[in-house]
Amino acid sequence: MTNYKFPEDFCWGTATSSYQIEGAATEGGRKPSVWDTFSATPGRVLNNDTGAIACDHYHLYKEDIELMAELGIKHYRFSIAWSRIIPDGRGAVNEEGVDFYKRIIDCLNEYGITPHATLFHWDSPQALEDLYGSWQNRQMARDYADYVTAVVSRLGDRITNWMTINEIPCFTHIGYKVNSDPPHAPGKRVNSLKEIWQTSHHALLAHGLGCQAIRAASPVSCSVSLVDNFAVTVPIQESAEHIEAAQKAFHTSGQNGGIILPVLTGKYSPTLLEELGENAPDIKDGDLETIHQALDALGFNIYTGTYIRAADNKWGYEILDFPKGYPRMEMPWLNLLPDAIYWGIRHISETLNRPDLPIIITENGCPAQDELNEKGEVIDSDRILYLRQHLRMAKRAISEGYPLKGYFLWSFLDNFEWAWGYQQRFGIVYVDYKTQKRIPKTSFNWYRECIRTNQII
Ligand code: GCO
Repeated sequence: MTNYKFPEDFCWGTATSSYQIEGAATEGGRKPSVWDTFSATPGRVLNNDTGAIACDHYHLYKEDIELMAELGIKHYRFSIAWSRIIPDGRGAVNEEGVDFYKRIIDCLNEYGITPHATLFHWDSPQALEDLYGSWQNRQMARDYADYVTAVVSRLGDRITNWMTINEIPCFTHIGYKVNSDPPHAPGKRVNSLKEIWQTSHHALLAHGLGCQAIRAASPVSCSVSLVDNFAVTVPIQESAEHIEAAQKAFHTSGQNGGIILPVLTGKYSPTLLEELGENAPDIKDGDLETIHQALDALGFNIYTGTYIRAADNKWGYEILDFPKGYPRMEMPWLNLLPDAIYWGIRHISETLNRPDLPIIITENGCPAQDELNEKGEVIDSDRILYLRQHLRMAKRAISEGYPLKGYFLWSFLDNFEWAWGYQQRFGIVYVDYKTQKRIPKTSFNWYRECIRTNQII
C-alpha cells in the first residue's frame, strides 16, 4: 500500500493575510493602505467590495483561534498590516496597532499554535504612495526596513518565525501596467516596462534590508524567509529530455529570473536582462549583495503550473497552452496541476542547486462554488480533491528526499480575494458575511483528520 504518512515533525498549518480578513479599517489608529483606496474606487474590485469589514477578524480573533485549535493546526501564518503599526508609513509607531498583534500572538501561543508572521502582504500605507509613489521609489525599501525594526523589536520576544514579503510580482508587476489599468493596488498606469521592473527591484531590496533588520532587532535566534510564487515548469513527460526542458524553462521564466534568482543566487537571469535591454531596472553597486541574504527557509506559494516540452528551437523548450477543456478550479487561472508542487520543490533544490534550503509551502488551496445545503453544511468535495492531489505530490517530494518541512493551507477562512472581492471563497471555513458566522466546511473535517493522523486520508 502506498505510504501517505508525513514525517513526525512536519508542520501543518493554515494561512491568512491582514487586509483579507481583519476589517476594522479605521480602528485602533490604523490609517488607509493602498488596498483601501483601490477598493474604494468604483469599478476596481468586483461588486465594489472592500476589506473595510472583511471577516471582522480584528474583533473575532479569539473565536477564530479557538476554531484553529479545534482544527488541530500547530502553525498559523498571518500578516501584519504596516498601516496599523506605522499609520503614516514612516515615523511614529502606533502602539495600539502593535497591541492587536500581541493579543493575536499570545492567544496563539496559549493554544500551542506557533505563529508565523508575514511582514508585508501587499497593504502598503497610502501615505507613502501619496508621498513618493511607494514602490516606485527606492526610499520605500528603507522605510520598510524601519517598519520591520519597529515590529520585530516589539514582538520578537513572543514570535520567532518571520517572512519578509509575500509574492513580490503581485503588488509590483500586477500593481503597475503600461497603458492599461492594473488589477491590483495601487492600480497605476506607468510609461515603461522599466518602471515596472524598478518597483520589483525596490521590493527585492526591501526584502534584503528587511532580513538584516529582523536579525538585528530580534532578541532571540529566529527564522527568516521570503514568500515567493515562482513560476513552476512541469515536464509534460517525466523523461530526461522533457525534464531538462522544464529546468531550462524554469531558469528563463521572466518572473523567476527577476525575483527568485536574485534572491537565491545573487544575480538576475542574464537572459532576462538581455531581453529587457534598456527596460532593465537600475541596479546600484551593492544591491545584489543586499538582496542575496542567507535565508533559513523559503516560503513557496503554489496553486498551479505550466507544462513544458523539449523543442528543437533556440531555447530548447516550448511552453504548452492548456487545452480548452482542461480541468480547472473556480478561477480562470487555476488549472489543476498538482505535479507543480513537486516540481517547484525539486526545481529549487536541484535546478537552482539549493538542496540545503528548507522549503515550506506557505499557501496552497483553491476556491470553489461553496454553498450551504439544506442541512447547513458546505460539501466541498472539489476542494478536497484539489488538496489531496497536491498533498500527495508534496509527499512524493519528501519521499524523494527534498527538504519540504511544512504546509500552510490557503485559507483558514473565506476572505476578501483582492480584485475578486468576496465572490471567490478559498476557506475551509465558510464565512456568512452578513452575520459573520463561521461554518466549517467538509474540507475542514478532512484536513483535521490529515493533521490528527499525520497522513493524507
Ligand atoms: C497570494 C495571495 C493570497 C490570495 C491567494 C488566492 O499570496 O497569492 O497571497 O492573498 O488570496 O493566493 O489567490
